[in-house]
Amino acid sequence: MTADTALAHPWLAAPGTAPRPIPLDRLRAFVGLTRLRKAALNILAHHLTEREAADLAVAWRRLDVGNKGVLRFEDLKRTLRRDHEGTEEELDALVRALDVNGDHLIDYYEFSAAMLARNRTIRDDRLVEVFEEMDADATGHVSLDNLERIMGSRAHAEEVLGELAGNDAFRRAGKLTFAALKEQLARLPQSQAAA
Ligand SMILES: [Ca+2]
Repeated sequence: MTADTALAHPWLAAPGTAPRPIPLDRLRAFVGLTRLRKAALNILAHHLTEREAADLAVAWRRLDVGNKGVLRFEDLKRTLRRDHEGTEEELDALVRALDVNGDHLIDYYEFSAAMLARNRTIRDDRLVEVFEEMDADATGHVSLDNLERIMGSRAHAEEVLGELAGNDAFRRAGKLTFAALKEQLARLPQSQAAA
């Protein structure tokens, strides 16, 4: 499934019908992803078509009842508890995993990124968007400083570099180039796919 077909999922493509519960399987899939993939999906969530964004906005408005633009962990857990079974520990882990920038709030893009978690592949043109956004200073590679800006902390940025240990392009270049990003993200390894 690509980022484009993901949003044609019946959960989202049901205009005029009652809102459906937030699909827990997508949140679970998101939790299992690497930090780099979570960040990439977050960037892709900023580049959706108007139609895709409109569908997600319907789901978001149902969550963001106070229209604050962000959800506290507890707000999201309350909604999930209403629609799903699951231990408190699991719900807690799910909502914390969504918080990619580490500010203890879930914003619309963080939520949308999780809804994209089932995508097995990310197309080249979308990877270019991800890379250009990560390489904010346009040096041709994604530096630790670039990652820190996205992840909200040095520790999380360093974790991303740790995830690249087995990446051939990263090892050759010694930095996170587009080739390394593509090697890391173009396909979802089985090890990250949710059960
Ligand atoms: Ca956040």
